[in-house]
Amino acid sequence: MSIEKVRQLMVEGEGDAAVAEVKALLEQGTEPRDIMAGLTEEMGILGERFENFEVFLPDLMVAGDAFMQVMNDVLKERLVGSAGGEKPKTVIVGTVKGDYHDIGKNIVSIVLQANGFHVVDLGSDVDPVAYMEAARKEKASVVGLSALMTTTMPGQEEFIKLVKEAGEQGKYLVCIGGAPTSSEWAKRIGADLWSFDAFECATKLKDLLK
Ligand code: B12
Repeated sequence: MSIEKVRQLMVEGEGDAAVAEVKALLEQGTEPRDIMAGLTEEMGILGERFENFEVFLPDLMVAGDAFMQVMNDVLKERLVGSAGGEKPKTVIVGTVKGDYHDIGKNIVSIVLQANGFHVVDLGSDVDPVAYMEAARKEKASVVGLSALMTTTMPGQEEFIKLVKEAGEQGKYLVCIGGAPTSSEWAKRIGADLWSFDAFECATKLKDLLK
């Protein structure tokens, strides 16, 4: 029984077996966060193997499905925290236009909910205008934009430009993330916050919105 074994089962797309393994690990006292970090790292390795033509799109898909099964079936309910406050603050999340990667964004959504935020998930391939309309409608405190490809990262910048043009800067925090993004990129495009992962994002948001 090990995180290594869960990683292997995820890569093989063995969702049921991975769930059973994770349950056993949790009973032993393994932290959900460590399991998620292991699976995220394994997905990165799979991405490199994909780039080197060692694995192909269907391999990424089955592993992604197994990852989400582990998240939804076992880890989600273990991640309960608290925003430490009165009325829950609303966070809009979505993956930017042209980008269908949604596993990281789903994790951000789950972890933020587990931390007491009200999350409105717009899904993937989200137009910049749709984020803005949702933020207005929901009176959001935060808009979180995920981008997983260098080719779609400009969608985050496009949204921030749109917010400025509409004179809505400062009405809500703009938070960005996704594997190819960085704090430098966030600074360059004028985002309020960048986070390495969902947990860091929840901690920083709780701090900023105190
Ligand atoms: C799984 C996967 C897929 C799956 C996606 C399934 C799904 N439902 O999401 C499928 C098979 C569909 C897929 C398709 C494609 N993919 Co793909 N994919 C991946 C892979 C291997 C893993 C991504 C993942 O889920 N990681 C696990 C999650 C948990 O990590 P994460 O997303 O990074 O999220 C964490 C943090 O980044 C952060 N975070 C994420 N979002 C946000 C948002 C906010 C607000 C915050 C604060 C934090 C945050 O928190 C999360 C963890 O806590 C990556 C490799 C990689 N290194 O990322 C390639 C990768 C992203 N894909 C790539 C490519 C090229 C493609 C395709 C174009 C392939 C093709 N020829 O069709 C298509 C694109 C389709 C499209 N238009 O979107 C390239 C992108 C290269 C580039 N240009 O930058 C990568 C990097 C692989 C590679 N090395 O070549 N892919």
